Amino acid sequence: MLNDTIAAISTGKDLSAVSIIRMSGDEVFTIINQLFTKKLDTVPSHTIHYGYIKNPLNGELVDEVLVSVFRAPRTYTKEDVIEINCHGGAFITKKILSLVLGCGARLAEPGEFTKRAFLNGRIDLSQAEAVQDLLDAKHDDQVKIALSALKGSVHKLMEPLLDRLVQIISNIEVNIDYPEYDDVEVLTQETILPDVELWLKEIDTILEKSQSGSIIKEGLQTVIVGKPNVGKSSLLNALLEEDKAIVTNIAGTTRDIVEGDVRLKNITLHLMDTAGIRDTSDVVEQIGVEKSKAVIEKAQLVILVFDGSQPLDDEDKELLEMTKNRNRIVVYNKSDLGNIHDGLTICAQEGDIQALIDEINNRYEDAHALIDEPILINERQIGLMMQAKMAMARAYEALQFNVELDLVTIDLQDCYRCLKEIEGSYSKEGLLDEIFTRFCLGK
Ligand SMILES: Nc1nc2c(ncn2[C@@H]2O[C@H](COP(=O)(O)OP(=O)(O)OP(=O)(O)O)[C@@H](O)[C@H]2O)c(=O)[nH]1
Ligand SMILES: [Mg+2]
Repeated sequence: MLNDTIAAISTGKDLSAVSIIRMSGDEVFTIINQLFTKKLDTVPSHTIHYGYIKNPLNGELVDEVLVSVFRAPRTYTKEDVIEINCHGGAFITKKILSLVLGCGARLAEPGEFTKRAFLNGRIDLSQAEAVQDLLDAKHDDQVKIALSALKGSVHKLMEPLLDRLVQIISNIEVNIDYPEYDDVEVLTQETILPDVELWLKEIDTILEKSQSGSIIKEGLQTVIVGKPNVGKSSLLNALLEEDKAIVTNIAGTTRDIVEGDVRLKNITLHLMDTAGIRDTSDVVEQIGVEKSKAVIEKAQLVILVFDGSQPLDDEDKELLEMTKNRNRIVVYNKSDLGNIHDGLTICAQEGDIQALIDEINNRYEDAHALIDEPILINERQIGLMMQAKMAMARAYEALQFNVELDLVTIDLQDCYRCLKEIEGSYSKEGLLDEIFTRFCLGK
């Protein structure tokens, strides 16, 4: 049942001055009236009331509280919502929650308030996901992206495309089903082709921006590679400004991938320190080397470290070859021991790595500007957009081969479905409704 009344503690587990117990559903007033010293049935919406929570069984006072009243539909869930602001102690908070449950509420599942907001049509799925992103945010940029998605930027991003797509789908449907309906333009492969070509480009742009945006959000996947003992772990530690990875003068110290995030001026790096790559007979080290190679494949930025005081040997050259087509920065470490190469020099041991930091900031100078553009905010959305692109590409190809429009429309509808699923709002009936209302057919 959708409107059964749910309740949960909405504030964190840590000790705090105030806790909030939130309720949503048809029965919130029946429940609060059994527990609160004042009757709230008739009070206006969006008001706060001072009083006491009492145990309905024996009338004993439990806590001094403020109760907020929000009447449907202008609430978080679009249902009646009541929030009890009580003292923050874990014991009191849980006691009040148990009284609320005792009076007929059901304990909410994780995320259930937001789920109701979605099911009741107050927010779309992309906005519900943005709520989770806001809760998970670890820096300002993530907050900014999540907030803009919460305000509906994902919908706005796709709206123009969806609008024109549905118009063409409707038009084709009408041409097929109501050939006698001569108010409507008769479309041909030729007339649609330019639109479809344009949409493909638009989808590509959205995908590109979203992928760059996810770098801002998740951090640039950055791997530090090099042969053993060149100072990779020392560099990781210097960038993180903490002794996270073990550093020794024994070649082959690092085996597992060691990770950490660092926020630079223009971009956040998700750093991965790897096992030094070389041919080795040590089984554990071999596994580490394999892991390093796998990480290089996935990385968005490769920092290749050499010992700058030494000439490059065959192993170094092999690494240069292995990473030559990657987004790569080569650094010469151990500058305190002298440097015999041209290029970026650092001294990881002393924390002297500014040259590298400057280079990264320069490369990602524009990244920050992207943050104000609407983007898709997660893999689910990007995955669906890729499916939409494939469907659109099929339609494009079919049109070029002059395939009948009643077949092309299947791909267009598939594309439409993927775009709507990004918002979690696809239904076949929905599409039919759109078609009918647009042309006032069967009024
Ligand atoms: N002189 C000097 N020594 C350094 C510098 N950076 C690292 N070292 C030393 O080089 C040795 C290896 O450093 P690590 O950071 O463990 O090197 P690594 O590349 O992670 O080595 P593996 O994990 O074995 O692949 C240690 O003795 C460090 O103290 C530097 O800038 N100058
Ligand atoms: Mg290491």
